Amino acid sequence: MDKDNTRDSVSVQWFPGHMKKALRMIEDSVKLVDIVAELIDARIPLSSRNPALDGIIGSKPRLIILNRCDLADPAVTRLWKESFSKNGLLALETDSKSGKGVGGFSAAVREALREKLERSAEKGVRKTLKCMVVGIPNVGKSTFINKVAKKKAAAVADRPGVTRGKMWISVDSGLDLLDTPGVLWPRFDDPFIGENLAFTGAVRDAVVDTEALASRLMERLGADYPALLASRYKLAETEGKKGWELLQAAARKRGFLASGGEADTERMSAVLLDEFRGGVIGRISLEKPQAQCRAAREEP
Ligand SMILES: Nc1nc2c(ncn2[C@@H]2O[C@H](COP(=O)(O)OP(=O)(O)O)[C@@H](O)[C@H]2O)c(=O)[nH]1
Ligand SMILES: [Mg+2]
Repeated sequence: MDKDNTRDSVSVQWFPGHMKKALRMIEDSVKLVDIVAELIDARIPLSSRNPALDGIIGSKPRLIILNRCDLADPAVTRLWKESFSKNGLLALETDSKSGKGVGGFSAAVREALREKLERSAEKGVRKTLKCMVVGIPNVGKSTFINKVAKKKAAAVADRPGVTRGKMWISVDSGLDLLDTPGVLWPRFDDPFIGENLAFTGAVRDAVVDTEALASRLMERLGADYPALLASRYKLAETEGKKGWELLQAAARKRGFLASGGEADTERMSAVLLDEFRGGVIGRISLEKPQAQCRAAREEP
């Protein structure tokens, strides 16, 4: 890395055609369900949401799923749950990979729709609730749906008249899940969001400069999680260091040297991003609820 190491963000792209198609799919499906489960990445709850969803689902009830909670800082995830709750949104923590937290999904849907269920019960109707899952690419939608359905997804039914060809997975006797997740496009209007998406692997590395990205990640970790960073890469000093310097120091500690003896930051960049995404450095959250988050962004 040479000329670009002073950049303070990375840029990524998305294609308008994909957005339109994805939007239409969600608009069509939302009419068929009682509730929308919005999957977000617990490490980046702001960057992994798309505010356009509000306009699409309107007043339809919503449940927030803070997925990948196994990789996020538990204390920060707790703050997020409180923050959503203050805004009238029920949030559930899940690790869809292991299935942790997924067992609470059905109960959370019922809790979010309690008034509706009570009204049905008063009329003597036993309602089967219908839910669709939405989220940005790679946030874990398919993994989540498979875990919720316990893979016995054979219980798919095409219900004529109501669902017109849509496939449903029966979660339990009172809850059906639309088996096609709605894909939301991520937001790239803000470079801060773009880089959060890139750090977590929500956008492919091919579209970003890996060393610039790793350098920025080092900087963020050095500021927010210095102890974890120092411990993982055996760094004596992290304070006041630029991301680029931290990357070089880590490369040297690992013995990643190029032919001339200088630090092989290209190799170190790939390792850092891999280890961050795999949770090897520790449980790390890159976004905190509003106040703290804005303060972090205003720093030079
Ligand atoms: N660590 C962790 N990995 C997850 C979790 N949920 C999904 N993944 C992984 O994230 C990747 C993308 O998941 P996928 O379900 O295909 O995402 P989709 O594009 O939203 O359908 C896969 O490698 C999953 O194993 C989670 O809660 N924790
Ligand atoms: Mg999928």
